[in-house]
Amino acid sequence: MTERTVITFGTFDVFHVGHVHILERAASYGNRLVVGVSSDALNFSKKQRTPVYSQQDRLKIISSLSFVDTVFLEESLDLKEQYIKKHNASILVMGDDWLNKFDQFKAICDVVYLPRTPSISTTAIIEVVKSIE
Ligand code: C2G
Repeated sequence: MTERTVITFGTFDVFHVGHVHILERAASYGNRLVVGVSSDALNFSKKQRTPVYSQQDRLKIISSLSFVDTVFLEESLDLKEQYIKKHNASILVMGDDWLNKFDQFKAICDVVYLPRTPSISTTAIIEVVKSIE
């Protein structure tokens, strides 16, 4: 069978069902799923916030999923092309909060944006937890 590797990226902090949905759907586009998990430093530079879960824990959680084959640490947003090539990915899948942001990679692989799961996010969960007395 021809190998069709899918690659996706994310922080996946405070892992929730929206993360499961996107990873499951990403996996369905091929027969091998590779996930780049944003490092703590990269997340801080993007969101000015240290993730609640450390990069080691986030890598562990993502690698334990049955539909994930390979995980690695995403150290920089500028290395996407190298990551895609290194993992021999033929399709890049991202949530549609990144719509059109990665269109330049259409030169080297398919690029698909999937709808986000509504009404759930890491930020919303953190706010709910903070509000509990
Ligand atoms: N996601 C989703 N539905 C939600 C929340 C998140 O489908 N309710 C998806 C996002 O669209 C993304 C993935 O889950 O594709 C991971 O989301 P984040 O952890 O917020 O990832 P982010 O910090 O945006 O990092 O290089 C790109 C970055 O690493 C993406």
